[in-house]
Amino acid sequence: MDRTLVICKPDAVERGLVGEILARFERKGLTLAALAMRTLDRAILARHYAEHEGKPFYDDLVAFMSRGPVVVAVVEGPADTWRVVRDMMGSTNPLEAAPGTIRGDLGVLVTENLIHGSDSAESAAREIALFFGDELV
Ligand code: D4T
Repeated sequence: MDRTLVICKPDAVERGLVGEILARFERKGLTLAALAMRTLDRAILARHYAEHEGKPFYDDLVAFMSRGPVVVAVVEGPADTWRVVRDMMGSTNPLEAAPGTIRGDLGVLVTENLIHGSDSAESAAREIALFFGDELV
């Protein structure tokens, strides 16, 4: 069993696409181990996006991610589930994301790209602990 963190970003909540996104993971055969709706403040976003601090898009990213509620989920499946989720999300820029992926099918903007998924097993453990606590890792 392997777990990864998914965030349905504020645009996904605003556009009513949370069910569509989570349903794709469920149809794939993955399961939801935890689910919560939260509004993220600058402090948790600074920790979550520490690798991007100082980059030109950082302020817009934090403003976007904190403008309304998100749905945070722990998704569970076989080994390397983080990679399965990333493949289903598609490229960071929805204009470059392949049809059939979440971003390729549902998005057009790079900042408002609907979903976050952990990009490694190490990121998954760190991010699950950040949003849900150590016991869910
Ligand atoms: P996240 O982290 O949200 O799952 O996205 P990715 O893993 O696919 O992409 P990322 O970490 O490189 O970027 C994080 C976040 O910043 C936005 N972004 C990114 C942006 O607005 N402009 C940019 O040029 C880049 C590279 C989109 C996702």
